[in-house]
Amino acid sequence: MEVKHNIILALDVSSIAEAMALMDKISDFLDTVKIGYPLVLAEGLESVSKIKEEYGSKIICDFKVADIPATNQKIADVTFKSGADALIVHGFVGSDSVKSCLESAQKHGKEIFLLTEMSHPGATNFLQPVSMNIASMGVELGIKNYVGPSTRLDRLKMIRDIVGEESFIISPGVGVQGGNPRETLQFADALIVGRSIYLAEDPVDALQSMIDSIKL
Ligand code: OMP
Repeated sequence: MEVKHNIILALDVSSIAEAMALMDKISDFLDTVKIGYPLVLAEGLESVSKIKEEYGSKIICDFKVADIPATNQKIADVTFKSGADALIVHGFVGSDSVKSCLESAQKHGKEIFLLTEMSHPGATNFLQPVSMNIASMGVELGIKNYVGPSTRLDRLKMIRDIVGEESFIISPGVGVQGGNPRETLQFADALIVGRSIYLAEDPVDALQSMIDSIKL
């Protein structure tokens, strides 16, 4: 997946009005948007098609899918039918569950991102001990896209070493969660950025500063 300026906007607002007000300002500077539960639970899955139609953005749906294979497949099918270009899937549920999302993506000509280690402090409680195994499972399944944390660059590097240079890693956790955009891009292909942009007084300015800081 090509991502303009290597920045993906996490559109974690809770109404379509807020989402569109932000996109009206910022959509010229970005081409990829991540939509997750805050917007979809508030406004329905139509928000995905609405943002896509209105702004022509590539949409990654962040539903961190983590169910049995049969249910995962239904979630993936309905997400891809809504116009999503990609879907974020949890790996800890095991290869059969992940495979059902992968097969759905292949059927629809879309992609999945496999979530390895998460970026928040609590990821060390349970997920961290298995996150590299999740990355290895992704490689065995032939997955090309991954999510890894910008808040632990040593771990992100380990994930890169496992998935290889040809894989595409997107990385959340820059800004509010403490990760550094430029350092993260040593190991990741694109950043996922939410609050540092949508809570900024001037979101375009905040985005522009981040773009400048990663170009330096
Ligand atoms: P900010 O911290 O506001 O920039 O938002 C980060 C975005 O990335 C949010 O949409 C999170 O749900 C998401 N995210 C993480 O922060 N950490 C992860 O480990 C994984 C994700 C994700 O899958 O996108």
